[in-house]
Amino acid sequence: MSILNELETPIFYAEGMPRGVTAGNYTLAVDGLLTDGPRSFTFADIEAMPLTTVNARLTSVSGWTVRADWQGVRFVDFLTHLAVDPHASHVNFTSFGRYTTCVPLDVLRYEKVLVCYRVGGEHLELEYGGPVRMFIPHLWGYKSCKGLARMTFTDRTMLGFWETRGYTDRAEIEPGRTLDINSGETRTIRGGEVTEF
Ligand SMILES: Nc1nc2c(c(=O)[nH]1)N[C@H]1C(S)=C(S)[C@@H](COP(=O)(O)O)O[C@H]1N2
Ligand SMILES: [Mo]
Repeated sequence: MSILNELETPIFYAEGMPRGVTAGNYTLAVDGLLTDGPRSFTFADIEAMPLTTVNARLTSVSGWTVRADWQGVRFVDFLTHLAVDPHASHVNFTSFGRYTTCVPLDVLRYEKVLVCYRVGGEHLELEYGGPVRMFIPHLWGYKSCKGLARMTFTDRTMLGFWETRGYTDRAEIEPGRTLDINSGETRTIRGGEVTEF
């Protein structure tokens, strides 16, 4: 059982949990502005890339934050496997259930951004976005697409599921109060990535 599960971290899957996706049948489609055409990666392909552990927080605009050892492939390392067209400025992420959210490429180059498939040494459960999800600790959680099915490289932003419902497209974490899932305490956050506790 993952630490997220043990801590009873809230499970957000606005579009419903995908059914039947396993590490064994998983494929990640990568398309859009690539100079060598669309690509696809199996779970084994992703597992064969260098593994990085990032101790950081996932922070939801809905008022909670959780610290864990997130594990996977650094987004910048994943990029080395792709021939990205120089006109690409954004990546649009799509889940198996068609949740979407889009992030600028320069924002994704932050060293703590992961194509994530483990947490605290355990596999990432379907509930928490497994087999593979994005982990982007310096933006509100709605940018960390779970059940990642597709990455599309584009030259503009595309408003996603929550962004068309009023959440900001920049998703910069704002100052306020948040429930720390790890300690059960409500804490003040100053804005930006939550590193203060
Ligand atoms: N596919 C998908 N990814 C998603 C969401 C969702 O509804 N569907 N919710 C987002 C939001 S708002 C947050 S805060 C985090 C929560 O991650 P968790 O459900 O694993 O705790 O997932 C994000 N990724
Ligand atoms: Mo969220």
